[in-house]
Amino acid sequence: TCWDCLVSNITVKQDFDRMRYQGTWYAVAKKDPVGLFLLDNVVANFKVEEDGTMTATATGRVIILNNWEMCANMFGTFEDTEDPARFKMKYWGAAAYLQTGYDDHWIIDTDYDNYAIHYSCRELNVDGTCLDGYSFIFSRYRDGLRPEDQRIVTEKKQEICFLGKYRRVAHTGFC
Ligand code: ODT
Repeated sequence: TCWDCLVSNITVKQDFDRMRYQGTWYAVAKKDPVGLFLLDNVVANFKVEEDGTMTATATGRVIILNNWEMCANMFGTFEDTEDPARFKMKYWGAAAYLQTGYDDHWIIDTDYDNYAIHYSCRELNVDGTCLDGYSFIFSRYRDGLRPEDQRIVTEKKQEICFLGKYRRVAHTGFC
């Protein structure tokens, strides 16, 4: 493996199976982008529509207008690319004052049943490394990752050059 932090060298899940990825994922850790949005209590739910398109909903605690705390209900549709694990995610909120956007959405690794590592770089440096990106570590279980998945996740965090940049995502029941 080449760990030079070039976004173009980051490897993703081989033969990603969107059918097996469906269902609920609890965010257990997050590396924030500039101007972070989802704070904690982040739960995503993926679905494959009848036409094969992957879609998702997500909820999470956000603070908007500086001090208004609420649960954001978000929606996303995923555009396919030539790589089955690399998508473009178009997203929007249930309310107009929530964030909208169009981000890369890569599944770095997953075993479908326990853990998933998501990655998105929004802006590149001139040298091809990531200037502004974010990443979620997901678990099928609200209480976190199994010890045996931790090792894999740590290695992948290093590979995407975000090791040490994550914070824990709490699930307090707010959303
Ligand atoms: O929280 C941030 O700072 C940036 C992330 C904003 C994107 C939230 C949009 C979610 C749309 C519904 C899709 C759910 C899929 C979630 C999987 C990974 C995180 C985007």
